[in-house]
Amino acid sequence: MLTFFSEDSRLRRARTELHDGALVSPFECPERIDLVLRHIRQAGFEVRTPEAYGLGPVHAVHDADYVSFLETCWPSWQAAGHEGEAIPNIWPARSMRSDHVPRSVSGKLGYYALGADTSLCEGTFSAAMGSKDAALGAVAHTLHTQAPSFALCRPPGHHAASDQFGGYCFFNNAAIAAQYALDAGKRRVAVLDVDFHHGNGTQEIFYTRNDVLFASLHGDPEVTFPYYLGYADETGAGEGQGYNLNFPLPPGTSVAAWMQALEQALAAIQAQECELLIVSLGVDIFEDDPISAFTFKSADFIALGERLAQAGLPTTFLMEGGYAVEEIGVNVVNVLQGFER
Ligand code: SP5
Ligand code: ZN
Repeated sequence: MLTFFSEDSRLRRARTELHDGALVSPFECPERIDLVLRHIRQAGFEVRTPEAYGLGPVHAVHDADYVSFLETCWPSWQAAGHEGEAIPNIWPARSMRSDHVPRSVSGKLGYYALGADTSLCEGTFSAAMGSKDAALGAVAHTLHTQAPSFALCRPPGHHAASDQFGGYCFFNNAAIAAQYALDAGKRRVAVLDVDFHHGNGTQEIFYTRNDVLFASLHGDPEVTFPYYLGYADETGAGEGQGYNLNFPLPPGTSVAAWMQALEQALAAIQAQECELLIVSLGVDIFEDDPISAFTFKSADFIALGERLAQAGLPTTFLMEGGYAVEEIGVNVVNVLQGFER
């Protein structure tokens, strides 16, 4: 399967992640790229560098002030003389004002962050630009040829909301690609999110719209990041009512039960006459993923790819999560090869 990847994705190399109360080396590290690329090349897939699409497609789904913040945060943080990476330590929590963006970079950080798991550092903005370019290159290819494509996006995107970053995500690559497809003439696009974590950002961006159907299978937010979104009763609002589908599943969910939820998601995608399928492909549903709790074995990813192909839609796969386990490359390629069988 034709793969899109930007070398700029390597430019983010954060040193710190606040995890379980300690600053650790981030799970979402640039080494993930080579773990996947090695298996992509072994499978004989062509790897293409995407063109630079600029900020136009980013502004189509993200707030302009948020985008400027991402671009200027690191220089401002450094100019303020801080030692560590940019991590928020205060938010516009319920008891305070949420309608004001403070002048200080520390205040802006809390305003534009949804968590403290994701440090901002040198190269983050450039890597996010490369990541969304890969997504756009892949979806443009699928739109032109009807052929499936894969974007090795890094950093991932599905936690990024219209004006918030977090969960290792800055630009919402799936939302950017879906909007690009709509702007190119598609009437309705499905985003199917199979990452272990709920795609809160994609949900937020399209929640009141019916031109994007968002369906997500994920760890139950009662006990799993991102905790504050991803429940089954979130079904869309206004014109978007019925176009948001969440399948929260308990930790340890069997592959069979997971595949049953997938059947329901795919049935909705068929019923709503979607013209393109974008798959937010997180392989952190793997049994040995270090921060997740589903039970996929490597062979199960082949069956996932086969089932997705049966939907019969032009399809673009975008890399989301999957962490530092030797198997993320095999697992990604298994989905893509299962799809092409
Ligand atoms: C794209 C993506 O997969 N982002 C995930 C971000 C999750 N960040 C917070 C991780 C918290 C994990 N806590 C589980 C501890 C297991 N010991
Ligand atoms: Zn994830």
